[in-house]
Amino acid sequence: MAASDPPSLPGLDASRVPGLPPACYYIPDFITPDEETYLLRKVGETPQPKWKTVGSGRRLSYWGGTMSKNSVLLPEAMPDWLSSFPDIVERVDAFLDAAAAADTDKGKSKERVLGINQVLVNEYQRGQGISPHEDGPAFRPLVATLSLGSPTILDIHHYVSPTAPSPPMIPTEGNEGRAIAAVPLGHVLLMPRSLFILTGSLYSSHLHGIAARERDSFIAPERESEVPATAQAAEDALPRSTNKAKAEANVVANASLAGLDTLPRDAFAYERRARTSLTFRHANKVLKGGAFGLATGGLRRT
Ligand SMILES: O=C(O)CCC(=O)C(=O)O
Repeated sequence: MAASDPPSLPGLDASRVPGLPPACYYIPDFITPDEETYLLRKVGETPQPKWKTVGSGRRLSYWGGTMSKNSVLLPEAMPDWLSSFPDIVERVDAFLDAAAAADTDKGKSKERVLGINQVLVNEYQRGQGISPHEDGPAFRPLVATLSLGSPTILDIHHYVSPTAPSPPMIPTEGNEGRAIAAVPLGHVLLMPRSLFILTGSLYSSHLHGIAARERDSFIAPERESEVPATAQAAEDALPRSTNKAKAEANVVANASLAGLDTLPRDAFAYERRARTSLTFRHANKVLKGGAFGLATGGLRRT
């Protein structure tokens, strides 16, 4: 598999989020509540200098190394709380390998599907989000994100074609000036302890973000087969109702995977709390020999 090829994950067919471009997958309860508590405690013990504050105050920290200006990973050892107990890095890698191994050709490959070499921790206080962005070509086109703490709603955005009649747009920065449609293409509910996997065209030609707000309301699609393909279709699909919550609710494409299809079709709302996410990824270029390699300029492509 070339670094730029999206992997096929036939073992995850049943976890694929319907109604969105290919492909994203939602796995509820990937870790236990005890593991969640432990990981949150370890993130909370992160030394102050390791945090970087961005945007509206969201904090992030990198484990496994940081990226140079030239998009090369300057590797560092993963801490024990990610590599030994719980062995979450290995578990995510093994889970993805098993999902790909259902495809017999890929099953013969020794190469790991993701081969995690960096973990990005994002810590959101209530009301904080992350603007729509792509993770970019420096990484293998598959990322897996573990959610801890609060539920949240991740929005999938798309670029607007320069020839399209001008819909509302989000001002862009760092996306080569390409216009982003202000109305998301879809929404995914990320519950605590879930694993969310983003790959394919959702990785390479769409954006994802989390709106900065203090509460979310959401609703399941009427039927899974009716997951709307566009945000406008999602709005049209909502029943005409005087119920304000229902009218403002985000239609979450993974409702059934999140176990919500058994609930009455009504709008749900929750107050966000602090949320931490761990994004597992693979930087394509790694500096050979760590700090020594930095001095000697060695590069390894994995
Ligand atoms: O917090 C999340 O679930 C998303 C994080 C993310 O998109 C990123 O760090 O690139």
